[in-house]
This record gives sequence, structure tokens and C-alpha cells, in this order.
Amino acid sequence: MISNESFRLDGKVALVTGASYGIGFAIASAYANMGATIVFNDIKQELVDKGLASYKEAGINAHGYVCDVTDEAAVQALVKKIEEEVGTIDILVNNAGIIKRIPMLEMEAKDFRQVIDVDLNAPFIVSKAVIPGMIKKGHGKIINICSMMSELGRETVSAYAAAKGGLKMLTRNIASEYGEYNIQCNGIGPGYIETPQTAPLRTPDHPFNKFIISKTPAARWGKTDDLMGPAVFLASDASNFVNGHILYVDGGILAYIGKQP
Ligand code: NAP
Ligand code: GCO
Repeated sequence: MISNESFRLDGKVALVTGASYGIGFAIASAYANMGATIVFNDIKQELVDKGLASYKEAGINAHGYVCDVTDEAAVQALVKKIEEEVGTIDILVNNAGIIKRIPMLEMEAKDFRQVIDVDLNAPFIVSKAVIPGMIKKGHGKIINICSMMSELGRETVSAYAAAKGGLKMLTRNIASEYGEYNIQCNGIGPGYIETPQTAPLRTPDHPFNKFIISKTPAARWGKTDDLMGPAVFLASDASNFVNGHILYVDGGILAYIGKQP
């Protein structure tokens, strides 16, 4: 029977990658508020320290580790260290990501590869390291942070769209391959959210600002708080029969042709 308890995360260990700030920080903070123990990583010690201070300011005693999610050996060592120091991971959010906004014909192959490495290869690497512990425990939740670009393209984001489209299918494949172990793997597809990643698009004179508001029924940029409820739902027992689903939290963008000029 459904109750408030169905949405609680007490006793659960949640690893959120790249969560010193931005969407990852918001999701981890929501999980902490629902009772989870928070573990996060970032690529530089100074960012981990910044993140730890931000979590502490929010009253959250998080565990922070330096780890590049594209480095499989480092990720395997990180997961082992987390299991020794904190506990087996119950919830994994593959949040770490980058974007390079370059017209495809001007984009070098190394830049394309770097985006694919962080945004698609890394979720594979981290999920592969975490799933064995979830199988042993008899349950697990994996949430991949997808994008509007899992469904749509636009100029200058060819690598990012290819990665996020691939992440949608990796999500479905993990759901297919490990559902029998009571592991649910779903995605969250945020719309356009106010974070450092989109800051270049939100300068007052940037045409994209007005454009995206005209494409969003909610007529506003999203805030990281808008993602907290959906992220808690997908991490909780309330979603134990939801698997392979991409939950778009986009204010209605994907449903809307856009406001007539
Ligand atoms: P963000 O502000 O740029 O934060 C990304 C985080 O990932 C940073 O902490 C970054 O650390 C970390 N990171 C990058 N590469 C890493 C690596 N190799 N190893 C470990 N950590 C790494 O981005 P955001 O806007 O919060 O986005 C978070 C996720 O949501 C991304 O996957 C993004 O694609 C996705 N998303 C964002 C939006 C949006 O509108 N903002 C919408 C849809 C989806 P550094 O600072 O050291 O690089
Ligand atoms: C862009 C933006 C988007 C957002 C997000 C939308 O340049 O189009 O950065 O890609 O980051 O992924 O869902």
C-alpha cells in the first residue's frame, strides 16, 4: 500500500557523479532530505572540497571523492573504497557530463570523442562497477541524466546529442539486462535548466534565452529544484515497477510546437 514511506530513502547509499554543484548537487540534496547517505565525486579535489562545504552548509554530511568517471580503473577503485568506507551503493545517478557547442564541420574528432567519453562511456563504466553490489544486495536504482537532446537535435551539439541519445538506449538496455535482479534503471531528461552548463545561453542579450522560453509551455527556464521530486520518485520504492523509462522534466517542451511569433 502506498504511503509517505514509499518515497523515503532512509538507510540507502546514493552515489551521484559530478555532484559538487548544479543538477547533481540538487538531486543529492533531495536524496539526503529523504534520508539517504550521500556520496559524490568530482574531477578535482578543489571541487570536491567546494562541494563538501556546500553540502555541510545545507546540513548534509556528504562523502566526497576525487574521480574521473571516464577512467575505468579509477571508478572500480572508487566503488571499492565507497563499499569499504560507506557501504554498498543502493542508488546511482550518472549525472557527470560535459557539452561542447561547436558546429559539426568545425568540431575536431578529439572533441567529439571527449563528449562521448564523459556523457556515454562513463555511465557505462560507473554502472558496470556498481551493478554487482546491487545484485548482491537484491535491489538497486540507476538513474541516468539524459536530455532534450536524447530526442531532439540542434545546431552545434552533435556530440552531445549523440551521447545523450545513446544514454537513452543504454538506460533501456540496463533495464532489460538487470531487471530480473530487482534493479530499475531509468532516465531523467531535464529541459533547459539554470546551471553553469547553460549559463552561456542565458546572458540577457543571447537570442537563445527568448527562444527557449517560446518553446517551453511553462514559459520559463527550469530550476534544479524542479528535478528533485522526479529524482526522488525514481530512487524510491514508489517506482519499483518503473523500468527503462525516460522521465522528461521539461516544462512541456517535447509536447509543444512553440509559441507563434
Ligand atoms: P554542470 O553544471 O556543468 O556540472 C557537471 C558536473 O560534472 C561538474 O561538477 C563537472 O565537474 C562534473 N564532471 C564533468 N566531467 C567529469 C568527469 N570526467 N568526471 C567527474 N565529474 C565530471 O552541468 P549540469 O547543468 O549540472 O548538468 C548535469 C547533468 O545534467 C549533465 O549530464 C548534463 O548533460 C545534464 N543536463 C543538463 C541540463 C541543463 O539544462 N543544465 C539539461 C539536461 C541535461 P567539473 O566542474 O570539474 O567539470
Ligand atoms: C544546449 C543545452 C542543452 C541542455 C540540455 C537540454 O546547448 O542545447 O546545453 O543541451 O544542456 O541538455 O535538455
